[in-house]
Amino acid sequence: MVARTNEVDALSARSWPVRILRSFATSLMGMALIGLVALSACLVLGATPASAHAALVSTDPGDGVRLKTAPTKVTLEFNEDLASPAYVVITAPDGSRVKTGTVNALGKTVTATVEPADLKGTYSMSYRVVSDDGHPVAGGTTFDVTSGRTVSPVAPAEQESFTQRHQGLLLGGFAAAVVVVGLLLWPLRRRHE
Ligand SMILES: [Cu+2]
Repeated sequence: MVARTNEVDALSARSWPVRILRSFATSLMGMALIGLVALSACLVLGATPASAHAALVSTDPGDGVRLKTAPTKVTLEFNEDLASPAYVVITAPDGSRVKTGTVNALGKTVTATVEPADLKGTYSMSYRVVSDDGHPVAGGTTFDVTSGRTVSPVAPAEQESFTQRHQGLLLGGFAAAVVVVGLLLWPLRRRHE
């Protein structure tokens, strides 16, 4: 009776570290999978901002319009209410920044007064606002001014690509995928030993 009990104890003693390791691996795999699903959902949602976040509806001056003189006020209209703060940056044809007054976000509308600029050429207006759900939304428009001093134009800065903006998420997703694959292969390797 005693010997038998000892035998059972020895058996379970031999197997419990294996069992603990197995359950640990299983829970790690579960966590990694949940992380992967969450990351994928995040990327998919991030790829379709129009459905969930504030989107630009119109601007004054409008995108691509030609004006006789530079505007002294700009307005940006969005499809949903915004939170503060909002940023508007206007860049002159020579690449210099045109001074703006306080940028106000009220409801769906962003307004800012603009100091008079006397340069002829293409101006760019870039904005960064916060959706009501807390997500930032950024973009830009351009407009031309047909009178004023002529300057050598500066190529407008390129917009950040989707990959650049989501670099962190993409790297995190890749790392999670590597962890999942590693954990899936790990028990197979043990079985071959
Ligand atoms: Cu959002």
